[in-house]
Parts: sequence; C-alpha cells; structure tokens
Amino acid sequence: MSKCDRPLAIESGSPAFDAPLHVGRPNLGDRETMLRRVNDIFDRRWFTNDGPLVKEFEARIQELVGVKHCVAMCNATIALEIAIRALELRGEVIVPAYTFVATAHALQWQEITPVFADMDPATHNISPEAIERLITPRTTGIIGVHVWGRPCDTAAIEAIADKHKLKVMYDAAHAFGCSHRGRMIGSFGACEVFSFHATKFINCFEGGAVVTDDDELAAKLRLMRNFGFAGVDKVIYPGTNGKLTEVCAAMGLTSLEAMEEIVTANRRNYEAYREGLLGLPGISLKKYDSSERRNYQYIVVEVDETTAELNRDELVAVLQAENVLARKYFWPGCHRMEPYKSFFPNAHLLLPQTELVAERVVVLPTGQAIDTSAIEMICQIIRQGMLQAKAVRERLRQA
Ligand code: T4K
Repeated sequence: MSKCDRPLAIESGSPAFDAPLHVGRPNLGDRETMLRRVNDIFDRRWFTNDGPLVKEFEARIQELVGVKHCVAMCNATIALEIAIRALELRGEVIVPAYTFVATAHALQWQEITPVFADMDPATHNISPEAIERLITPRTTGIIGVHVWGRPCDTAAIEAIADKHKLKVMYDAAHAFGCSHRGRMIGSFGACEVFSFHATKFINCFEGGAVVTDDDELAAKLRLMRNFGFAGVDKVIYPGTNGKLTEVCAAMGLTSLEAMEEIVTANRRNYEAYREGLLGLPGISLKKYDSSERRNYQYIVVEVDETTAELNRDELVAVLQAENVLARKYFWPGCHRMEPYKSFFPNAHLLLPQTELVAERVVVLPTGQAIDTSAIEMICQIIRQGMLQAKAVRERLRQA
C-alpha cells in the first residue's frame, strides 16, 4: 500500500507511528563524554554549589553569547524570578500574553502584576505599540519574550522603556544560539534569561541562566542564587536556592559540544517540513530568517481555518491519532489561565491578535530524535487529513 492509500488512524485506529513522536524529545550530546564527566563528579565528590563544571558551563556561555556574566541557575523559571527581583521590578510589569505561563508566574509569584500585551501576528512577539498603551504610573518594567527564538523588536521596546524610565529584560528561553542584528541574543536589555530544560535545544536536564554585562547586577544575582551568602556564615541579602548542580552542568557542557550537530538536525527537519507542507491551502510554516543565527528549535505551523479544510484542533486530533503528539503552544494564552483569568476576565478584549494566533498554532516534532522520513510521513498525514476533511469531521463528531 502506498502512503497515500493508507487509511488515517482517526478512521482505522492503526497509527502511523508505533511509539509517540514528542515535540520536546531531548537532544543528546556524546554519551561517553557525559558518562566520563559524571564519573569525574563522583571522584571529586563535589556535586553542587558553584562547582568546577558549573563554572566551565558559565564561561562557555559567556564566550558564546559575548557577555561578561552568565549566572547559571536550576531552571529558567527560578532564573526569571531572581532576575526580576534583582532588577527591583514591582507594581506592574508588561509581558506578552502569548508565552509559556512561567513568564507571567515568575512575576505573580512575587506579587507583581503581569500586564498582558498583544502580539505582532507576523512574529508572534510582543507588540511595541501594545506595550505603550498599557503603561501606567505603576509600571516598572517590560519583559519581552523572543518567542520561538525569533527576536523581539528590541530597539522599539528599549526606546519605549527609555522614554518612560522603565527597566527591560528578556525571556530568551527559546533563543539560545540565536542572533539579532548581528549580535547574539543574551546581550540585550538589562539581562536575558535562557532555559536549558530537557526539551530545549541545549539542555542540562533542568537548567537556566541569567546573562548580563552589568557587574553589579551579576553580583546580586549570584548572591540571590545562593541564599544571600557572601562567604561562610555571612549572609548579606535575602536569597533563595537557584543553584545548578554539577551533573546538570555536565549535561549542559556535553550538549553545548553537540550544538552545531543539533542545529544541523533542526535545520534539516525545518527544510523537510517546508518542502512537505508547500502549497497546502491554509497551512503556513513560520519562517526562520537564515541571514541571522537561528537554532531552528520549533516547527511552528499556523492553520488558517478560513482557507484550510480542517481547523487547528481537528488537525491536532488527526495527528495525535497517528501518535504524532503535536502541541498547541501557547494556547489559550496566559490571560486565559489562572489566576489571570479571574483577575482580568476581560483581558482578551485587548488581545485580538493573541486570541487569533493561539487558535491557529500547532507545533510539530523536531530535534535529533526524528528523521526526514518521519517528517515526510507527518506532512503526508496533514495533506491526507485536509483531503479527507469531511470524513475526519464526521469521525470527530461521533467520538
Ligand atoms: N519561558 C518560556 C518562554 C518558556 O517556553 C519556558 C519553558 C520557560 C520560560 C521556563 O523554562 P524552565 O523553567 O522549564 O527552564 C515544555 C517545557 O517543560 C518547558 O520548559 C517549555 N518552556 C515549554 C515550551 O514546553 P510542556 O508543558 O510542553 O511539557 P513537558 O516538558 O512535559 O513535555 C514536552 C514534550 O516533551 C512532551 O511531548 C514530552 C516530551 N519530553 C519531555 C521531557 C521532560 C520528552 O520526550 N522527554 C523529557 O525528558 O512544557
């Protein structure tokens, strides 16, 4: 049977893939090198608290990003919280509604109100015009998010911040290894935060970092990451425990050594999806600007229900039946999650583009764990789903 003749799993119950294809399957560096590093950690009996591998990891990131300081942390959420506190943000801070909920929670966790701004639908990033409309006397800062690794309009955001005397930091969880106007992301604003979670392009199992060129801020971040200790028995600041462990740093270093291979695999996958989805009405793959450095970490497709045969949710159902665990990031938007939904029940009225895009986006599997033949199959399933839209809809109605 050719691929085209194969019945869709949503109809036949027999999925195209035996094992689930995840969006965030972790990438791996060289296994032997990692195991050697873990053995060395055991020999040294130095497991955490600013160990030699954490220091090496920080130095590598400083060099790659071109910043003076990298303060490694246990994950990006804690890194955001610490950075927000170190910058002394309070009152209201403007953030995009279209982001992973951690961006908003990092503020709310310390009783700062996240004020949700709408996006530019072309980039999915926070709209500078929307930011300006939301500034009040309580606003102290702006957190831009480089969604999918595509840079925010940093020049416009920073001009607004200068005009209103606000602080700017960026959530760069998706943007490690990416550049903007020839400069690496990580070097914009007062500081930027990377995520090295298992599902990220470069991973530490769990990990994050704040990067900055500001010596004073970096010193404060280091203190806050380690309970405020400025030496044995000497606490000079309220702090928390945001430390990265040695085994996580070992994973990060090993992952960094494989960075070029991972980018190559991601780019190969992106090109395969581009080819496979070409010409499908209502289906558009978000493009990467290859004149800048990109990590190609996310395969983001928009389904325009006015021209596509199936809407996004119907397409996701077709894919999931085939064991392709496509995701609807960042549906329904932070403003429609708790506690924000209860705090601001009418927020959606100010977020028309976020509302539209959040209903259209589907993120597809990529990374080292997937090959181009699997991608061809995924694209074929999408094509076939669209061709057999009537039958698919009927089946979903019955389910
Ligand atoms: N800011 C932004 C803009 C972010 O996107 C994120 C995180 C953060 C801040 C906070 O960073 P961290 O504090 O996490 O460092 C995932 C990730 O957990 C999350 O890190 C990420 N963004 C977000 C976009 O995606 P979920 O809700 O999709 O679930 P998760 O992690 O359970 O699984 C994702 C997929 O990966 C699943 O299909 C299963 C698969 N998977 C997952 C893990 C952990 C694997 O195959 N192996 C694994 O080890 O959040």
